Amino acid sequence: MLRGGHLIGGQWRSGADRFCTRSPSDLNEEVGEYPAGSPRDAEDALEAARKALPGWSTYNTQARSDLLRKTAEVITARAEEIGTHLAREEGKTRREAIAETLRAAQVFFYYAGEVVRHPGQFFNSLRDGHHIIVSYEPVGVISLITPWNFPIAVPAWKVAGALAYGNTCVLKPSEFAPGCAVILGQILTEVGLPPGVFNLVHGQGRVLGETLIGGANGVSFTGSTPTGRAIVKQAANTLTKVQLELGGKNPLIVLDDADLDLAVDVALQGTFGQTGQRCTGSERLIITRGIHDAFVEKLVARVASLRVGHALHEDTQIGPVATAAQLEKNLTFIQRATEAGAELAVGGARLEKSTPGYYLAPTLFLGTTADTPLNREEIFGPVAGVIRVNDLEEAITVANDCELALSSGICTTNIRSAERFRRLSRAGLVMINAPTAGLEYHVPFGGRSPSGYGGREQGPASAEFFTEIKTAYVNHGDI
Ligand code: UN1
Repeated sequence: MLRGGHLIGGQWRSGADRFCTRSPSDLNEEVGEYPAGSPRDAEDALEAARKALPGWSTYNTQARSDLLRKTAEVITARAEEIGTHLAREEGKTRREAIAETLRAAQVFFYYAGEVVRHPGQFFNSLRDGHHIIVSYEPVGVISLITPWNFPIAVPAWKVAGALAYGNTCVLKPSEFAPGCAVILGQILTEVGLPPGVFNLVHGQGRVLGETLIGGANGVSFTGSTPTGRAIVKQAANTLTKVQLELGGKNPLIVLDDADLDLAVDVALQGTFGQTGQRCTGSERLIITRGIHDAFVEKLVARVASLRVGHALHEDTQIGPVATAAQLEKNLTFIQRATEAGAELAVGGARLEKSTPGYYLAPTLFLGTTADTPLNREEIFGPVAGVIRVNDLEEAITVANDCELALSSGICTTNIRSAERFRRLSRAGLVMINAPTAGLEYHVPFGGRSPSGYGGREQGPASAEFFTEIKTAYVNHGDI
């Protein structure tokens, strides 16, 4: 079992009030034990980050890059061990968890390069004897609040981004899967990151959130849209810079001319990969009339054959749902869809396995409409509805008929249809003949409000949030 602490100013700190995580694959198994932080712990962590800021923001550029690269190397070397912990604590399959860990390592490699590439701008002034330098300065102390569904990748892209541009940070990982953040803290310490540059506090958002938002110069949060709204309200008091990655209700359109097998693969991967617990997952499958029956027949057969099981078993394809509350939510959506007259094609119930866990059969409803409750709100589970439409135009209307606008996808062999959808989709991400989930680390990631707020993460976009622009006039006189 992992015994984790807070990491504050380079010191590991415990606490009398502790909580345990249990494996969603086997509720008898305790995976980790962590201190439940108080606002005092959060304030101490912020204070440590403030103290470390002057040193880190002026730290030698090569040395800063080296620290991020070394972190990437250690994560890569320990990927199996970290991935195994992640799978035990969060419940995604070991294969998925190791892939996520390697993705986290790649993020650190990427930002090691970004440290060096970090640009400024030079302008000639309109005034004689002057020029102008535009530099990108660190924002300061950043609070990073991360979800349980990507316990190593999301902390990695927030922490690496914050540190690359000279900020110091306090990470508060989800209390449902904090172990990877502890391991990340151990690695950052081991490679020689100066004390206080990275700090870690555990506990519940409702206990720590106010302090973390009020006492930082910036907040980057990934989680639900309602929590995001609460963060913006509080950040308004201090005008703290905020970046939010929130919910999705992502549509996948399949047109009559699609490559059927590819479309089924894309839907299967996007909807049920990682037990559907991705903000980028496909939860609305919008299928045109001509291909509907053939698509549904193949997809239902594939879904029915998915092996749901313990996250650590080699032949498991779909791990359990991560938490009791999420399982409950999934079952409520299933019940409401059934009551609304949707046709249950496959799944729909909890599964018994040899160990007690939150196992849910991947679930697909047919005959749903844009108004079925199932298709209005984010579920965040292995549950989706199929909506039959007449043509591309109706498909686009249905796809955009939802407040959330994170990811979207279309399967078609017609380049004009693909391009029309790329232009008209409201979502921040458009995937053509590819799953709505699974973005790479070097490109901007995020959605339009209310799926995202305050700028995109990752790739070149992350510098926009993690830096402040400084415009400096230099009056050097006549030359
Ligand atoms: C992906 O689909 O590539 O919480 C990652 C989430 C997102 C990450 C999605 N922030 O699901």
